[in-house]
Amino acid sequence: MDVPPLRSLLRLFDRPRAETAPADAPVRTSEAPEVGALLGASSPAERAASSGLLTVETSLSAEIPTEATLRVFVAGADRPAMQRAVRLGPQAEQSWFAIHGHLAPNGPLAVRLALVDGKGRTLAERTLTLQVRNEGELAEITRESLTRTGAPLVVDRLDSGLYDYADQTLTAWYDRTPDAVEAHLAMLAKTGQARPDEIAALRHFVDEGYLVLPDVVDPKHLKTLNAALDDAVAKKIEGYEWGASQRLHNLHLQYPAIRDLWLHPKVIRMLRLIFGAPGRPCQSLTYVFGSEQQYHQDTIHLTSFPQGRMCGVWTALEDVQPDSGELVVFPKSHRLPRIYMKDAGAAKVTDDWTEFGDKVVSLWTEALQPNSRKFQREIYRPKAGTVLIWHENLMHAGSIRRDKAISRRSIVGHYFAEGSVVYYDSSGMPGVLYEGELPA
Ligand SMILES: O=C(O)CCC(=O)C(=O)O
Ligand SMILES: [Fe+2]
Repeated sequence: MDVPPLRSLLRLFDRPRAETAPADAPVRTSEAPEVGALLGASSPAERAASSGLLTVETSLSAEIPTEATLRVFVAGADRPAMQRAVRLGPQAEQSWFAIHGHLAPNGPLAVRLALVDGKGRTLAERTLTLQVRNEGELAEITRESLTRTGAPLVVDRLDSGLYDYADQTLTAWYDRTPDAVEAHLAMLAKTGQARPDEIAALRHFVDEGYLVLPDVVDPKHLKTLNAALDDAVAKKIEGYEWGASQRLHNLHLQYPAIRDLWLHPKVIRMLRLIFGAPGRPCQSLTYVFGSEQQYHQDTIHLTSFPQGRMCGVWTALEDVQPDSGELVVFPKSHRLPRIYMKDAGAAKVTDDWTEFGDKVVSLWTEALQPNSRKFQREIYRPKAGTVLIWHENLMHAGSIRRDKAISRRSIVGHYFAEGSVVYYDSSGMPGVLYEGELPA
């Protein structure tokens, strides 16, 4: 099996910092000034009405080291929805918590943070106003499930154990029985929502775990995209050295051509047909050369509740050449059981991927049985401008770069269905979604 050993494992939970402003200037109150406590907090949901989890980033410190409690009060409640002990010191400690916005009404939501000392005195406090927006059928069934199972309003660690993944009523249409799938496709055709070529692509997605859309990106756009890559390479963005497999994060924030691809109307349209809800990107990853990433399912890194509401979107910026370290997919492997950290008995990853490798990668290897060729390994060599969309649970990999001189210019985005809960199970972090305008 020509996959490299455990290296370049996904770090997909890298947060797109550039989109999140730093915590606002800290405030202090005069009530107990002697320790000089500072409380900074900010959230992207202060600036844009947001679906799913609302992340609040905090920055806590005190001039004099102090034991304290951080309390979080939501919507004017006088009992904290969450509290945790914190040790304050001169060095600001960065942390976060997240709110299940589904459990709050749409519209403005007041979130008050208070730092309290052992004597119950408030050392510092701050109130944020977040904008909640969870609309549509998926948001509704997600809300019902979270309510039914008593999901906590505020969380500081995300895990599959928080959600009712056993509830079959939440299964996406493309993960249902063949009869249910055919009925759904027939409905899409009959109501004129999808063209015959789109129906065929959707059927391929259901059966094989991915679909391919040729000629999505026109030659002029491809030119500006490649110019953006050339510019990023010339500027050595993220320390990039020519020839490296390294991926560049979130270049759509710097290059309009990449942003236009990220929100390409044809991609957004297809995602809407898949999800039955708008598909929102969470990040972009740009490759100049092949990734050489070992086989994996994205599900554990880019996780949705309900299940199956994530897709990877892979765009070729040049004709992919043999030996360049092509993308490899394992058709039908999306029907393998989903693997979460809890099931693998793995602790959340911060920096060290050793345990993840021992526990999760070994389960993937067992599931694929690479030596027995249980699943065919399909090498993907598209023309420039072709887009491939994979099911969250499809096994895929970047193959070995046999010829290190050949580039493999490509951009990947991961997209979630609006209305779902989005998190990164491998790290326990909340997800970040683009909450701006989508093309019609
Ligand atoms: O492009 C590749 O080689 C793999 C990318 C990938 O696995 C991902 O972005 O999820
Ligand atoms: Fe992946």
